[in-house]
Amino acid sequence: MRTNVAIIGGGPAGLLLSQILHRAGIDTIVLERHSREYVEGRIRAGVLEDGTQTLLRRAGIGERMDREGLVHEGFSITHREKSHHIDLTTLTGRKVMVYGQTEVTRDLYAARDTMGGIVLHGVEQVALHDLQSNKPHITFGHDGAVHRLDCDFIAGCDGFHGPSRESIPKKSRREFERVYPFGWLGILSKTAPVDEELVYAAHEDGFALCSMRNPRLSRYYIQCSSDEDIANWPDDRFWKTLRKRLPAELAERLETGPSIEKSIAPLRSYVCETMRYGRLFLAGDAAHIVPPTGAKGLNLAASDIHYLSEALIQWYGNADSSGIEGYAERALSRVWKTERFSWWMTSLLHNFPDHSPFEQRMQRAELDYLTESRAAMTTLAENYVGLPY
Ligand code: FAS
Ligand code: PHB
Repeated sequence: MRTNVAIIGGGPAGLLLSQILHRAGIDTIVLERHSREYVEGRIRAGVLEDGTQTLLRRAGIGERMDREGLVHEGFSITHREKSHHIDLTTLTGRKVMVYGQTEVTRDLYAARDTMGGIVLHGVEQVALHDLQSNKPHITFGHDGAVHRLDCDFIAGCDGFHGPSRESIPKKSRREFERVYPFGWLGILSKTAPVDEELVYAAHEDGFALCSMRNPRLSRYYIQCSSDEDIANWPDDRFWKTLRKRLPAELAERLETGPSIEKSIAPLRSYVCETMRYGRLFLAGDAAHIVPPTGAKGLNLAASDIHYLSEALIQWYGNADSSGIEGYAERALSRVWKTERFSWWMTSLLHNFPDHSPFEQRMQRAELDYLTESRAAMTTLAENYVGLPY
């Protein structure tokens, strides 16, 4: 088999790259470990920056997002029984879109179908070869046979646990990590959202987040210990814990109901420097992880794909290698600033078991300052709507 760009991973990063390159006349083949049903069924991110929305529209996959997505102009932060509105649009002139990653992935697959894009599901033993040559290739198992895929470039869009990053020799990469002493227990329920906008709740018992997918589908998260066993969390315990972390006015109107999905996600900040090794480029979770507090995971994958697709189109269109030579530096610049924001928002809103009394007062003072200062709210807002590409 042969293609221009071999893409490992059929999540949002891999599918979006495949779609953009195909529309530019560049051939790709996507290799995905799981079935399409499994990938389309994953419940993950919920908030799209305007940069991500623009990228999706330009790739021809914005129609259902613009029809069904919820445009949001702000969100609330609650703490010590008070609620503070962060008016994103007044502060930045911009908005965000609440449209689940599940839907984005479904739209991407539908677009790949329409264009006849090649996505192989159920691939195994993916291995990357000759990355430092100008003829890299991949070997993999599929339908009981071993295959070889020759290509010009490999895009490692295989998430945090994929083989791409590990194919870069340890001496050629630097890794930075912060693992948080807690996780998020999230549920999906066919109930009306507790508020029209998102609510980020800081509470002495722990953080909680009230989000949604549509007027009859709510997404809630509560901070939990990182070694929590989900079997210890029947729905009524979840609802009771969530209620306690919300101000009384919201707690009273919280509509509860059976969870249709329940999962625990660990929280970490992680960056792999470099995002390029020879003819291999890393994008999305394969290169970096952010705690979901700032709603940046999916959006960072999108900006990586913006830079990488632009670089590859320059290479194939004008034999201009400046984009691919500068990809890692350009992508990492935005990655680190977004890592900082996600770490800052996580540090601000969560309860850290090992915090000293002084650190607890610093956290409280930062929250008070944030909600009293237009300058502080503007800083939060311009990061939340998305830093420029
Ligand atoms: P993905 O992990 O989505 O996709 C990688 C793909 O590569 C997967 O389909 C995988 O099956 C495939 N793959 C892996 N190894 C392979 C192999 N060996 N061969 C072939 N294919 C292979 N972000 C937010 O903004 N908000 C959230 O609330 C949020 N919640 C999350 C909850 C969880 C449990 C997780 C894991 C992530 C969450 N994220 C959230 C972050 C998430 O949205 C990611 O940022 C986003 O999926 C990144 O997309 P990709 O880089 O495409 O990686
Ligand atoms: C979600 O709706 O899943 C969501 C929203 C905002 C976040 C994280 C997750 O910060």
